[in-house]
Amino acid sequence: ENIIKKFPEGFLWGGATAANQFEGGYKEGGKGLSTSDVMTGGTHTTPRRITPVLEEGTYYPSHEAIDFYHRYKEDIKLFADMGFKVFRMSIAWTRIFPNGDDAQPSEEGLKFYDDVFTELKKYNIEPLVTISHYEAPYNLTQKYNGWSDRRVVDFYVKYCETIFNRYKDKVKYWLTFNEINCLTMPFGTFMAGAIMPEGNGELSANIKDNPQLRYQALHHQFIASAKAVKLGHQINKDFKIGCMIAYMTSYALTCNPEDVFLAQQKDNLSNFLCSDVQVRGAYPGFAKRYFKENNINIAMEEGDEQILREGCVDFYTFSYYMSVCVSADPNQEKIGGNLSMGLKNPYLKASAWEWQIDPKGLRWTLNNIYNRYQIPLMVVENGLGAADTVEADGSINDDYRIEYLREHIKEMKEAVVDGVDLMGYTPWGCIDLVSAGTGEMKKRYGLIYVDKDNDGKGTLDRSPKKSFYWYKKVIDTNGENL
Ligand code: P53
Repeated sequence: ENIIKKFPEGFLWGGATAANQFEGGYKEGGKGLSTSDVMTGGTHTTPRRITPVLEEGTYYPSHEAIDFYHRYKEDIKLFADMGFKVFRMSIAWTRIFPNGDDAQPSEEGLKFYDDVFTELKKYNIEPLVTISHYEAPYNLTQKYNGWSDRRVVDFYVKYCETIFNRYKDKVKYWLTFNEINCLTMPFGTFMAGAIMPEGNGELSANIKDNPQLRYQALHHQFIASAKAVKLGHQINKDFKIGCMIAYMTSYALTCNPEDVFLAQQKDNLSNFLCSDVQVRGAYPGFAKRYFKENNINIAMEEGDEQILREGCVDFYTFSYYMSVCVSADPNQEKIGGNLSMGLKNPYLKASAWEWQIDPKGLRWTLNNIYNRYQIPLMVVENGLGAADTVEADGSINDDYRIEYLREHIKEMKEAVVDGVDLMGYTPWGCIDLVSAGTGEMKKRYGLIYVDKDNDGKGTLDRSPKKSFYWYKKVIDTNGENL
């Protein structure tokens, strides 16, 4: 019998961004300095640096980024032209509370997002708002060492209360923390935790690590997330509040049971630890064991367990770019780059930034997550970071990007037929923006080209790539015409 393969009616097609990588206007409208504003540019092989004091003459990609701050009307119009149903963006905490611990929010900051949401509404585009996407007020790093300090929970909850109340009739979908599980990895120390790393102040796989501090910070984010979920539902019972996980799909390199077990361990510790807490409301046994065996002591306050139980998310979202291999043998070949994340897979090709391309892995991942939780899922980041060429006539023929997205969408469709409850799809960097990992502009994900280079030069003009017209057709046919 023929199986009908279709996306559900009302599937949320769109694109994803984050304030620190595309807004710019880093000092405008009373905005305070954020952790992303003190990160320099880098490359695939040169790590970004964290500079406690802004250096004269050093390039900081977030400061101007792609200037959505001034061009949001033009950009939203382009998203509408593609037929977006949803737009994932983040609010810069420092536009609302410039120092994080201010008594009052900034009206100018609040007004900016009012304007953005109004513009989206004009085209019936639903905002999906990440409350904290890899940035926190830098003042919180300086005064409290970021999320390692419990007091930051209250600042975050106050920030949530402010934006929930302000936008309760404009925003329905919220994500508490972007890729919260990055705090289980050393490079998340500063990017996700706003904690000053010890040692060389680099954003790299070789950062000097302090697991005790990282996991304590993660606990504080769990508490903050749970409190935000509970509060959000009190403010508007129709809010849908989700978690967001950087899903690092990890295969065993061989069928040696040691490798197979290690792959499962990694899936548990890197991917499922955080969502078990956020979806089910309690730390899983394997986390407690890991903490014990690694001398990590999480300081918990009385009532924390109840807070976690009462703050379970409504839906599960994740980023998916690649898969990696794991092996019990320490001599296997690692993937290169400043954020090296696993071993090479001999069956897969990789991007120029060595991210292994694995569409089938997305179907595996969707099933793997859904098997565990049975709550609605959404792919809120996916895409190919690649260098694009602008032809003499101004066109950008990014067939490689179309190919990447098409193959991943096909596998999502298969997963829907497998029974996965999938709400939507927002490919990353639907408009070219600054790379989080490297700080480059050259690593482009966009369906819309932005004229700007790695040194910050360019007109910032926008132009649709070939993939723009392709994606418009995909949305128009609800994923039938790929
Ligand atoms: P870039 C590492 C692994 C998986 C996702 O990444 C990651 C990272 C950090 O680099 O981050 C997410 O720009 C993140 C976005 C980021 C995107 O993936 O390094 O949520 O902010 O831009 C792509 O190519």
